[in-house]
Amino acid sequence: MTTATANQRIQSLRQQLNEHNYRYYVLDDPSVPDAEYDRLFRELQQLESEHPELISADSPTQRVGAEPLKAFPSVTHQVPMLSLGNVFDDASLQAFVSRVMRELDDLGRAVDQAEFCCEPKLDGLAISLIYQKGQLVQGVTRGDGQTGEGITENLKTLRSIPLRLRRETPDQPLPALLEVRGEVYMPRATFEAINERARLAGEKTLANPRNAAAGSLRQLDPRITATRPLEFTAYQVAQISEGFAAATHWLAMQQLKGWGFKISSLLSCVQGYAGLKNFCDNLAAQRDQLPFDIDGAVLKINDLRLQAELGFRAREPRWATAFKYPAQEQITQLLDVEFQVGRTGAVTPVARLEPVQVAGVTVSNATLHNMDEVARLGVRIGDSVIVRRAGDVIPQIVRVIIEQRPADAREVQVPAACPVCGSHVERAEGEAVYRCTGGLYCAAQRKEALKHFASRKAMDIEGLGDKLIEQLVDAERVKSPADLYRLELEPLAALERMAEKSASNLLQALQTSKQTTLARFIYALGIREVGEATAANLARYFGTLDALMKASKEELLDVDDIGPIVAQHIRAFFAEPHNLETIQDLLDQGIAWPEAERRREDLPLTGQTWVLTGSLDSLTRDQAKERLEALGAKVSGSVSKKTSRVVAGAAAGSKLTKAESLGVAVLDEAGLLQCLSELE
Ligand code: D41
Repeated sequence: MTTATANQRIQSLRQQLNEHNYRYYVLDDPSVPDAEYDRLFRELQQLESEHPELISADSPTQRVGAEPLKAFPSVTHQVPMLSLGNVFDDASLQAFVSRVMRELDDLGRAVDQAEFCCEPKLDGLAISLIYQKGQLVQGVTRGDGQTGEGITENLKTLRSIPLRLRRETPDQPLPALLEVRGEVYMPRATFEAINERARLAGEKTLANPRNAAAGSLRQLDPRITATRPLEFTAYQVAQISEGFAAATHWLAMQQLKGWGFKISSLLSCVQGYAGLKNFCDNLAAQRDQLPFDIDGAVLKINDLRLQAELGFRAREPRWATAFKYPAQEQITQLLDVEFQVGRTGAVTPVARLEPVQVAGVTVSNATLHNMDEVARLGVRIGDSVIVRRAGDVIPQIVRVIIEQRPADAREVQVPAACPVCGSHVERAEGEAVYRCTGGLYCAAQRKEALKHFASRKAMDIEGLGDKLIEQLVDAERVKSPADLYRLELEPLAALERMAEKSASNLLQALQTSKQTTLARFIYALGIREVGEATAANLARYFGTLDALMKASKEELLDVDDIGPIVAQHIRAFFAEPHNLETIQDLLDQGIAWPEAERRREDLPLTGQTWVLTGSLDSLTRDQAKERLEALGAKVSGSVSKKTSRVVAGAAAGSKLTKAESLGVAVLDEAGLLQCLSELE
């Protein structure tokens, strides 16, 4: 490829990648799957490594380029970063509005109704970004408002921070200087995922998304920051070149959106106290469902000229305030730790707490995950602890206040016997969890197994809720899933909170559930670590229950997403005579599914391994993979001697070279399409 064509492709890839980021972060309307983004990104990386003279500092590949720093430089803000006053209730909100109205009056700018622009108060870290001629040149933390730390390289790793301002048209003028301020934060889902991974690895967990974001920005090595996805939402234009200044906060935010910044999707303009109150109440009601933590609402006079005239006092703007919501973390006392037994026998510690209001809800229980977590927290019964409740996630204990530990605090001890069935409790080598060895003898495990069996994505037995299952097990009416299908109308209707009508509906639902799919049935069995997706893969691969039950470890390892541990769980499940009896019993009750159309062994590409590389025009790589797999092929990511065929699309790189050097057969896109059309 000549330098000129490489340059053209590079420009086009950068533009596509920037546009994908824009659609993803700013418009919240992704246009391509992540895999496609990654593919374009790798193609750009490859081209830039072949043509290093074409690399530019604002290329999407340069987000994580820099070497670790020794220390962050101290940077003085050109315009101080103010703090925000607070209001906590309707009366002080009312007082804020009255004060602003009076001050406007004093300035000779009396209004009937002041217009405010409102947005959520994100619970992260305030930062400032400077753009010169459209290029990001500096990113600084708020610090004390006068001086912060220069963390430009870390901030460049955030894909919601544009490295250069976006233009609608190539000749659109950009301001020579722009200073944007906003909040860097970690979305809750990212936070939960990072903690879940840390827990599995036995590592220290992060207390809350805010600490996680702060810790991540404080890394001297931007490569570490890049592994902890943070987001940036802009909330102010602090400086802008003449001729570009907007008239209102609302318009300034729309301008930033056009330049490629994420702004709050909840931004709205309202009139006077009534409008503000309405916004704050609505936002409070949505708080638990938002994908990020907020600690209030920020309310700003919309007119930027009025903002300037009102000015500030004691480092707080007179034209804005924060309406604070109840805190998501509270201190309470750990009264006791009880142990719950789950479907797989896992005996998990649950904290019983002195009831406390957390973000508007009374919390009296919190999860402790497992005994490793108890050890990491160093928590003892009687301790004062900080509990956090955010969204739908079960409340968590974040930390112990060690200074307040009472003299009689007791250590948390795992019971030697199952609290439900009295069976022996043991901990498998290398596992964090303790398990009850009672299996289905244990009523707790039986209940959970039945709940799973009946659940929507398993046998989907409508009307068979958790409470009813508990009653049925406690009354010893149901021991195994097959017993469900032997239930009769009269005894059912006699149960508490059951009527003849609901009992007969349930019997009908049980009948209906007998016609199922192999994937659902496999999932319903509740084999450890076999979730919905794995069950579907197993069903597709083996086609029949019989084939799955007889599968060797090697065959299981051939199935997508199945590793040695899951393969072992599957083998162990089908080696257990009791499980085989239960399955036979269920089949005898009439549970059935449509025969697989074609058995795996009969498929035309069974036994072949294909590799896809480069980009295809007429279908995505995922689509190609799916179609090849439907024909029985295994689609792998790397080329080896065992590879049957390599499909090389446009701009195929090292995999194609490797295939050629190993003498593996290579097809182009046309060849792939022909092959698919002949075999499908
Ligand atoms: O979301 C926020 N945390 C947020 C913070 C926001 N949406 N708007 C803010 N606006 C300001 C002013 C009114 C001074 C432009 C702020 C903050 N300040 C702020 N954050 C930390 C200190 C001040």
